[in-house]
Amino acid sequence: MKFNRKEFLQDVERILHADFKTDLKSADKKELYNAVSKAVMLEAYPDWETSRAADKRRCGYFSAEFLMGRAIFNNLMNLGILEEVKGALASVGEDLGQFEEVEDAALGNGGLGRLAACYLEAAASKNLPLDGYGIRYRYGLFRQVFEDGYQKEEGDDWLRWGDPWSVRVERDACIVRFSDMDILAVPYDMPIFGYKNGVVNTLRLWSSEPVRAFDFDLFDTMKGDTKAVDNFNATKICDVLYPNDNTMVGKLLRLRQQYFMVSASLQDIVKKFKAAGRDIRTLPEKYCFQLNDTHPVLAIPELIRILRCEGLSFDEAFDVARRTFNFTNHTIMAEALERWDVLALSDLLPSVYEQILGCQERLEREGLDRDRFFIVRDGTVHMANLAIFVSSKVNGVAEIHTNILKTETFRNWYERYPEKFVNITNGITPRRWLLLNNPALAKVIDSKIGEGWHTDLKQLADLRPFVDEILPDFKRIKGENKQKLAAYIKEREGVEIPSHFIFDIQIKRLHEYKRQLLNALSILHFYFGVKEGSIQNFPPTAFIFGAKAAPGYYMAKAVIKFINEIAKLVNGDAEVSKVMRVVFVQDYDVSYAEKLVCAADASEQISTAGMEASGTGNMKFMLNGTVTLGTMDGANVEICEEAGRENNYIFGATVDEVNAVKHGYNPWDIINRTPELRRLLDTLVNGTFSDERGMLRRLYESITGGHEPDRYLVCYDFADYIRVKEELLRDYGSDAFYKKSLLNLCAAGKFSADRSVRDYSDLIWHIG
Ligand code: 26Q
Repeated sequence: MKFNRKEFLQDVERILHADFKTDLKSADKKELYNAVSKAVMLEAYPDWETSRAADKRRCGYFSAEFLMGRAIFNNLMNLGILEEVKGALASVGEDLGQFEEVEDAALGNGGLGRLAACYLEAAASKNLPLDGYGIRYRYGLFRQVFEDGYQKEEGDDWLRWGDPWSVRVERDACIVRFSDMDILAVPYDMPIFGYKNGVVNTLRLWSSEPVRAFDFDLFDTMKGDTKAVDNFNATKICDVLYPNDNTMVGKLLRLRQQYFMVSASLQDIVKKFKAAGRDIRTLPEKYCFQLNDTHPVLAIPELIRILRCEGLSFDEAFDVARRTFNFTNHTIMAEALERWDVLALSDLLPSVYEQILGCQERLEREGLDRDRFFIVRDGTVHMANLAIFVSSKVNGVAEIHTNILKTETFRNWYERYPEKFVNITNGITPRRWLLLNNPALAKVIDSKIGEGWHTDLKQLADLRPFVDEILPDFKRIKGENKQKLAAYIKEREGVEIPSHFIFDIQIKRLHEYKRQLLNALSILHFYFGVKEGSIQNFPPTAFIFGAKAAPGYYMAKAVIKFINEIAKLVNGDAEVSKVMRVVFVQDYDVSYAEKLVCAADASEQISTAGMEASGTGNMKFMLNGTVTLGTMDGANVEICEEAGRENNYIFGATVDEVNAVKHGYNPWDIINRTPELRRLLDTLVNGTFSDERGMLRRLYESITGGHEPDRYLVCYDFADYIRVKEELLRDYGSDAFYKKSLLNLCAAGKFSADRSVRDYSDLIWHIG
């Protein structure tokens, strides 16, 4: 984008005056942020219009979550005006950096939502016509604070900062009908800027409002037969993001959210398609839709319903739907697979449920065995089965994950439709996750291999011949990033971390299968070892955690409490704290992640093998030159393939081993012959830590008792984890270690979201 400092500052002044009755001299941070953003938006409009109007086949990415993070820096960078805007603001005495205080748009929980954000950015950067469709939650993912080591949740009022990067599009409002009320859906469009290529795609987020019967146009479409409007409840639908990650909650409001977003999106798309004079039967020629897990799967029966209203027979409508939809699965955890009660669904959405039944009938007519293939059974609707049956393509998100889908989770479907199943390994955008968060390192790379890697990440391989040469720069920059992170942690958490310590980092949602508990036990093991002298010359290490626990997930919250207690013990110990620190940062989010991944020496990716579909944090660390301490799970497997297993620290049971030991597994066999482990577990119940709520005791029981003790094989993997973790910590500091780290960076090319969206386009979307 071309940039004229004088005109830009004039625009800013004008907007400040028009919107806030103020000027550059007296504007506060929020006003300035809004004016600067809006001035940029004005400039970007023509390109947005051009990109929209292009008569290309498009893909709609349907997702209940888009974890966008902070927009301003990324947008300025992609528009190629980051330095220019910084300079313009500096010329009037303002620091662009002040906008680091602007709240993240946290309209997602974790991996799945952040993946959607990375894909939108990558598609725009690759000139692929991909648009996002989702929900404009009034409150995003809760803010986390610790009180006495316990997690507490607060509301995420992200709109407090205004929303200058969205445009409300009143003329595209439509009505979504539930059996008990009609709701007005109003879209807010966010521009998605491609990296320095002039492409602008759209993220359309729907907001619910009461139907205003006095609105003439809408009144017309309602033809007067609107249901009693519950004006009070209407807005509630989009009030808040459900804070669950990899667990299903069967709440009716969640179902309303899902239907609300897909109905509004499809109505909008179909309406415009018809207005362009096209035959609705040709929809699949112009559009395809990617279903981001099962959360938007009601789009399938909703499209069929709409098409039947347009006069198509069920089979005609079904065939259009089957040619239009594709489905991504992100999890094999049974508790995350969405199922809805037939009574609830049929009561809330009778005509949608009718189409679901139609799909079940069609399945039977196609001769599929009712015992092995079902959408509706025993009073439950199985959303994944509906998605697989009606989609053209079904994909997993890493090789190992797709293989598990084929051989276990959806084996029956794979046997019947082998050609439907494809793998698309996840990727991350190198713009946010290296260029933006680690500019110093990016510059060094530029100086050796040019800037081609910004949009063709495979070129990082060309850096290999320079690894020795740039090692000193790499060390220096890592050190600087660690210093900055330490200062930030000191300010936010009040914990001091010497920056010469090893930074060992585990950041991701809190879940038992991700095994933060295993990490915690290892820290306690090192603590006792150092304290009692059985471990000599322990390499000074800071163990850093960041994670939110779903508010209703008891065990996850217990793990947070446990780690905070360990932190208190370790950091409060005058002797041990010379070589160990532990900190659980509060309110971990995308912006915090940007600071953490560029400052890490070790990336903890320690899920029980077979349980992490892919992971994407692992890729972010790798791209910033960090070794992985991990299991052979998810994308870790491919990281080892690309970077060499010898350049990472791999431990623990493999998927085959997990499957072999799971039956008849008794952790006591291990605990009894490992006194050290027993001692660590005992701290959960023997008064080492304060546990006035009995949380730690319950944690103890989850490992040692119940009908499935130690479900996630913490005890099984403990010894090997300690062995490999010690090896890593001992290796740290040598040139060989930094070389391993850098070789990971050089091998990160495969994990670009650019490659992922290209794969989606080639194998599934065919959009360019
Ligand atoms: C479902 C029903 C009701 C309420 C909530 C949910 C729900 C919400 C979010 C279920 C699952 C999720 C999120 C899943 C998720 O983030 N999965 C992660 O996806 C990443 C991107 O593919 C992978 O890298 C991770 O391995 C996977 O855990």
